[in-house]
Amino acid sequence: MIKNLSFGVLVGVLLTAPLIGLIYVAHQLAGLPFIPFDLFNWLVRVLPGDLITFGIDTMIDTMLFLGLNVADTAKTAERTMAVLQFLAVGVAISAIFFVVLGWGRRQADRLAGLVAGALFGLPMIGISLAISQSTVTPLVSIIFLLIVFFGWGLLLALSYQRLSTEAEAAASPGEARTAQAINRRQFLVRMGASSAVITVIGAGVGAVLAQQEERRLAAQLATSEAHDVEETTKSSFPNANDPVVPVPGTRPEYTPVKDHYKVFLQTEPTVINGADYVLPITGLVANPLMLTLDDIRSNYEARDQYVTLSCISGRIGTSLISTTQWTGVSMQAILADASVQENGRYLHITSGDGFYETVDLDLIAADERIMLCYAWDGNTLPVDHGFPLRIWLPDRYGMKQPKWITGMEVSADYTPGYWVERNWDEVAQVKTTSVIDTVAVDHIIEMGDERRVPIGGIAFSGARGISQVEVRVDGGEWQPAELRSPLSETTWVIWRYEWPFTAGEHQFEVRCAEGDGTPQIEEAHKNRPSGATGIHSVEATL
Ligand SMILES: Nc1nc2c(c(=O)[nH]1)N[C@H]1C(S)=C(S)[C@@H](COP(=O)(O)O)O[C@H]1N2
Ligand SMILES: [Mo]
Repeated sequence: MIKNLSFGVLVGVLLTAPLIGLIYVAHQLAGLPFIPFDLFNWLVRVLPGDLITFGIDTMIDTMLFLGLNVADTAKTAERTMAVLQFLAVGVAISAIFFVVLGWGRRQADRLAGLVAGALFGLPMIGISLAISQSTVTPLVSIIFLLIVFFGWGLLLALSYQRLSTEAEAAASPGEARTAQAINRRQFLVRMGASSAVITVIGAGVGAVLAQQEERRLAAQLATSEAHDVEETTKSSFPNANDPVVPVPGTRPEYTPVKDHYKVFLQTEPTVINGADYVLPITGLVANPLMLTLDDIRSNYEARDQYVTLSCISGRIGTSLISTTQWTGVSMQAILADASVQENGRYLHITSGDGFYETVDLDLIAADERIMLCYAWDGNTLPVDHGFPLRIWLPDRYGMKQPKWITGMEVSADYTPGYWVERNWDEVAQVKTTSVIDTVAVDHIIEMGDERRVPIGGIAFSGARGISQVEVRVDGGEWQPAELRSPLSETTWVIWRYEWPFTAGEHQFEVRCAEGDGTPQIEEAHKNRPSGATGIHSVEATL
């Protein structure tokens, strides 16, 4: 039994790894669904929200502990988990196969192999059909998947035949045993080698194809580039002449779009074809609309807004926050055209990736800045950030603001959004926060006899402005920092403070107050459910 179990696990790995390689190549070559991601995305959708949040939190804690950049590493971690999870399913089925057949001292015929292939493959095919973003005709996907999963099952049966001690006992009692043991070893060596070759080739070819695709997309983006994305201090910025300059080491005031943080449910961003895209605006409206991208760009007045976007799951000192220029049209104008009926109270927004949110029409009526956005940094909205359309709600965390919008429906009834349903804050107003980005020990300022260490960072309050930032060292008095005028009333504020140098190890802390003087919440609270609060502090040795 133990021996069969270990053979089952080993065979499971040796068969499922190349299966993943094959599916990956087919995914990159022909756009067939990559089942491990589909399985992962499906689980994220159906498992309880608390469990998912716990999972994400643990992942982020681990990355912080390992000193990794959360914004950069999160998707890689998820994709790795997705592949390992799929591998685990294959291994489990193989192990069960070996043990169950072993109990019956049975030979594994083709039928048994096909049954195992079906147990593994059919649920996967079902999940994939339900949520895959693959653009390949479902029938083609199904045929391909049936072939590879049944192939997997047949090879499993064959391996059992060659390896299982029970099958061997049943087949050849007596003296042939030693010969069998040698055969078994040879078989395993050959199987291991083929498995490794197919897996490595699969992963390698797949990775090369993926890179080519990425380069193609990047090249496309570059040719449509109106601005230089590296340029983070443009002379055209409204605060270009502000005398308060950021301390070296402070994050760029204007985030290059390629560095903008990304958060989305699925393992991969959603790709929507812009050419045949229409946005339906339906429900309780006198004049339902079907808007193409051209309609939106040419029939409504464009507006630009510098915006800082922030994720509610960020910790104190978060890296899930970025600033760029958003361009779009006022939701008020669009809804006026649709002519909302008297009983219409909420706007239900749906997205291409299964995400959804609800916006109160009173909120839209009260804030004409609320925008249906189609461009970032003067260019078409990038795929990762919601092409073709996303909404912007000032003063709210990202979780309230769908990307990849596919529909808008006016309704009389409230329904909670995707993350609200999973116990995150219903309003998700941005919590005011301030962060120390740098204690610039390499940029000491000499003023006569005095030497000062510049300290700098950001403060952000959604759309409520920042009136004051203060720094304190080693628990001393709070000292006012200088504030740079922000890019707009809806972006973060860059601050700087020059501290008289004293050698040794010190603790630096920062706090801020909103435009009307309301202090930021100093009490430490984790991100869930309403956004993290507390004082950011760093230690530095001078
Ligand atoms: N369709 C869709 N919209 C979405 C999300 C998503 O997963 N799917 N994530 C939301 C969250 S939690 C955040 S923080 C922001 C992130 O936007 P960004 O990736 O462009 O920075 O998008 C929001 N809109
Ligand atoms: Mo988020």
